[in-house]
Amino acid sequence: MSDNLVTLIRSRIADPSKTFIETGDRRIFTYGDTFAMAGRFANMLVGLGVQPGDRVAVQVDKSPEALILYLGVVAAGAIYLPLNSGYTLAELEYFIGDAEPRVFVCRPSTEKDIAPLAARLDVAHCLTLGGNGDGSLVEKAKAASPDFTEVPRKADDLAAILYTSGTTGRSKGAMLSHRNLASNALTLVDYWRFTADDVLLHALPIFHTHGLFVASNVILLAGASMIFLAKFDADEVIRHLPRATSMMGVPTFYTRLLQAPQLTKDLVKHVRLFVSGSAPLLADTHKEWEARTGHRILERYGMTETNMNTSNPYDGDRVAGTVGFPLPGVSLRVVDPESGKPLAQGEIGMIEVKGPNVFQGYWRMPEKTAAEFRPDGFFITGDLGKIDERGYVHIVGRGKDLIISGGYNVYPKEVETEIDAMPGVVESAVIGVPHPDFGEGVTAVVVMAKDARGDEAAMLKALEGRLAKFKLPKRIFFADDLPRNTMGKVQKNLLRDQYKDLYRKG
Ligand code: MLC
Ligand code: AMP
Repeated sequence: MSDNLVTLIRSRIADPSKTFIETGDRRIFTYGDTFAMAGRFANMLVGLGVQPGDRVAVQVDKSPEALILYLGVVAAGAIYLPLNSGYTLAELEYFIGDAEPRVFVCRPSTEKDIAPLAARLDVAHCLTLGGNGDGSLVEKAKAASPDFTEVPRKADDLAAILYTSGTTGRSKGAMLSHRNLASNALTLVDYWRFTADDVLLHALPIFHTHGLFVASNVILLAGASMIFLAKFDADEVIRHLPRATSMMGVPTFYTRLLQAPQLTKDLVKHVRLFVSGSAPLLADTHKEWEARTGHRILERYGMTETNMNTSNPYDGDRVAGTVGFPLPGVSLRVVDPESGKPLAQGEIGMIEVKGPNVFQGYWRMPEKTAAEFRPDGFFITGDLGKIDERGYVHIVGRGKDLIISGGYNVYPKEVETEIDAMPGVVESAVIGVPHPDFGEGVTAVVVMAKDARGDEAAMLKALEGRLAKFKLPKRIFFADDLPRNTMGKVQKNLLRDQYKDLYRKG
């Protein structure tokens, strides 16, 4: 028996005429259309010489075709490697060099820059896909047959690699197997009660776990439908909410929607479920949302490496400020970060998880992989938390030096490395401080050499060519020195405190 995720998805779709995707401008893709297009993509990729286990890297705008390409790649037994559409050429160079994809799919608008880079890095084929389904990928696929039998895969074979930044500044490719993706999505279908009658309003990007695996895989395995928006835009979301039964979003979605006067109980009367994750949802947002819509947002907790770990209950009490209970099949414990010894209930420590959801390791980084697992197989998440007397998991902080801005992870080290390389810079500290829109705002404090002058605008301009926009500091400040403890370590907590009101409204 093959464990190919696409075989599983196909086995659950009874009616090919059922709508899978409807776009904001009403392009419709039934399940039949979807499997036919995925089949054409898979046949074409195999025709290009793509073998099981080869990587197919994709940096494109969100579109139904882009999501269907994911199915085509996985059906062909290859490894899908989606990349944030905001990554710069400098960032791409690292990903291509590390992952060595056989095929790279980019936007028609970036082909002139990416094709030469890909060729230089020995990528065999560079194809294009535009946001309207245009480009050479779709053109070429038209000549291919829609019929394709999924390449048999074992449960532990890889279906996808998603890059996630690391504390050392270099991104690591999290390897996810067919079992990782299938088991987690099946669990969520049951836990969140998705059925073929659901219509999910999808406004997330599809290059990360949340929009790709949580939202899209759940809908595919439930045989349900999605209203698929190219990006989050509060007005567009409000326009489509009346036809949706569910929405998944990062906290910024909810805080932005709360600013719209049109958000009322009546607007969302068909919705049965709002899910939030990827970053902490403020208890105030949870309460305000309930007051305005009558819905208690269901908050869950996950990671690229682990898919979803915990969720507030569907029927029981959804408690603001908590991420709920470990999902069925997931073991979760809170331990002393140093010794790894489990702590008593209620104590704060490192959250560790184990289960079929947990990834296969970091691509070509066996030492890093080994360092993040305990000998008994538990994965060390880097999140600090506790379990309360009712069993709800609370995330109270991060052991890892990570900023989450609008649901995107930014590792300070990566930004600091770029700033430190600039002329006249002695050192820098990048911190996250409370931000009303993004949750945390990336902020840099820079020490310049005695004879050099810091220029915030010029520095930001220079960073723009190097780092994706979401990683750029919203502000850069200059200081004579950075606060350090007796060990010489920069005291970021003092800086966070100093700048805590920076982005506060009013
Ligand atoms: C955009 N910008 C951001 C940003 N998104 N800056 C910081 N943080 C972000 N998240 C930049 C833009 O480039 C722009 O710069 C300026 O900020 C204002 O842009 P905007 O138009 O207001 O932003 P918008 O395009 O509306 O995007 C905001 C957003 C988007 C929140 C809708 O970032 C988003 O969709 N986030 C979701 C991320 C996500 O899916 N995370 C899941 C990871 S998986 P300029 O200079 O052009 O003005 C995961 C596991 C799990 O974490 O548990 O789910
Ligand atoms: P990523 O590496 O992009 O997958 O981000 C994973 C990280 O996002 C986790 O390790 C947490 O720090 C954070 N995260 C995800 N969901 C939540 C949540 N509901 N509350 C707080 N933090 C979260």
